[in-house]
Amino acid sequence: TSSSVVDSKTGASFPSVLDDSRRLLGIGLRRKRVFGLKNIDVYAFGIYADDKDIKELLSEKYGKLSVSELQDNNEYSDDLLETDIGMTVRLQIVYGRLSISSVRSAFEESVGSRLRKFGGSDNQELLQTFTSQFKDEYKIPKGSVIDLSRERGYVLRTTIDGKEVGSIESKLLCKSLLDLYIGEEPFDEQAKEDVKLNLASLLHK
Ligand code: DAO
Ligand code: DAO
Ligand code: DAO
Repeated sequence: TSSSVVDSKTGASFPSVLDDSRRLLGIGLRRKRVFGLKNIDVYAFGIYADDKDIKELLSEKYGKLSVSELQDNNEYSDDLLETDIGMTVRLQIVYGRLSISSVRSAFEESVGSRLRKFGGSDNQELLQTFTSQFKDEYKIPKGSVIDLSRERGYVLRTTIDGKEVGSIESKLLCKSLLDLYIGEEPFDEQAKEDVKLNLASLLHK
């Protein structure tokens, strides 16, 4: 039997471990302001990272620092974005009326701004490659589970309710997507802090 963590605001439940070795490091909420007036809760998310990859790829550099030193260390969250560590962000849809076209435009806004931040302006094609995966016939009702996984070799793999919808190899896209959750201006600041703290304690296990 395996444990899980339940988000008290939305009731979304996240298993503590995914795919045997990816550990839950933090959970949070993606909200969006619509029509300039109200915020809607769009999805709850859980951030996972591969236990073995973390030890293998980060312990040499950071293993000697204490948990509190790590928390204050910004280079270390940058390394999490950049290094080829297996990670998954699991989204659980909360908003009941999501259309594929609104997903596409939200994505172009959020991920698009990060692609420009990290990669300059010439990324329209990459963005199109990714959003062309979002076929109009997909349905993502409340309760749908979307996994965005960074696999070895900087491959971003997307599944909806366990069904693969596409894979794209791009270090820039992986970094831009993860930046939404653990970068400088994350969707949910508390989730990012939890990730840093839990990661630091994993390094010390
Ligand atoms: O390793 O089994 C584990 C559990 C790690 C759980 C970390 C989750 C942190 C979630 C914070 C929730 C705050 C509402
Ligand atoms: O048009 O009713 C509306 C508001 C929809 C807001 C959609 C936000 C989409 C956020 C991205 C979801 C990714 C799964
Ligand atoms: O919240 O702005 C955001 C970014 C969310 C990334 C969503 C990716 C959704 C991919 C699957 C959609 C399939 C219709």
